Amino acid sequence: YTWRFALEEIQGSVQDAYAQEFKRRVEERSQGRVEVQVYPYGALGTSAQLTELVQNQAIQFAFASPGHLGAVIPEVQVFSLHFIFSDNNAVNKSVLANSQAINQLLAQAYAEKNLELLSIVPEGWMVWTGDRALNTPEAFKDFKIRTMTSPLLVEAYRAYGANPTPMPYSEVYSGLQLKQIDGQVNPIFAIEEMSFYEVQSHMTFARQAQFVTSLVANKTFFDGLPEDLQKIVKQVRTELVDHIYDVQHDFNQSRLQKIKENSDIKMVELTEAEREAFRKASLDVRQTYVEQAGQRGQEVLNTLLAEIKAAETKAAA
Ligand code: 6CS
Repeated sequence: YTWRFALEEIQGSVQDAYAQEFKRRVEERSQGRVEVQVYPYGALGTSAQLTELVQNQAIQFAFASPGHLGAVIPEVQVFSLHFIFSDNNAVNKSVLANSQAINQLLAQAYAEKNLELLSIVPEGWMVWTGDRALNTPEAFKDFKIRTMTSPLLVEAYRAYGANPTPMPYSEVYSGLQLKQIDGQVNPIFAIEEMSFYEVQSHMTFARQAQFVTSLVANKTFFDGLPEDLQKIVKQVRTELVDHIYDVQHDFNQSRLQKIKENSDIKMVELTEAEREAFRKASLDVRQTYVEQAGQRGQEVLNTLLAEIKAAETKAAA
């Protein structure tokens, strides 16, 4: 078998680290029956196009970030809501790996689009970059922020008074350089490897959201696999939960150092009071999410919030 696995990120990224380890383990355990070919971002198309390629079975595996996939599966936009996750990232990791909201409700929504949801993978806190500090919702007034292409993200930033502009990842650097946009939002490792920090003056840390992606396979392909190969894939994706969590943690830390060494970009850390102002301003967007994602979306949101709360209580005990 040859399995094609497409990334929404370039070589050296968190998704690349995942795919390389996936390839290594799957090839080893299948004892030569499977070869995994990894296609970094740029080789095959935008995130939206990669999802289509998986749906058509032109490729077998891809990452599909909710920030883009929400245009196809509205329920998945729950991850685009702000101030949903715990401040304790270990809590988030365990919720994402064990969640009923994800494993049942969301997996069903994926299945209806002929996608097998294999894993939800956190890649670190989303950080705002811009031509200004963004420590109050007022600072967002008329700020042209690039977002991923899920419709809810536009609403998430309109709630702060911003002027959101959805576009593919590949266009962000030139958009910033040509000042078609004033800023963007991504985890630190991405801000470094895509060189966004070179054309921005401020990074603002609000811990408003985690960057989360999903690993998907074509469902017809996956259901048709011999049982032992299916089992290998499921084993590997379970093993990689801890591995990739450590990788993203390392990448985000080490690349923050790199950004500091290579630029004089200003770092703005929000106070709890400043975060609270954003949290309040973000709450109405949950209603918009339910309008877009319907009954099942409501259920996903309620279940996920309850799961995060329960995991926080457990962690505090
Ligand atoms: O901003 C984006 O569009 C992309 N950001 C990351 C970190 N991964 C994939 C996603 O498409």
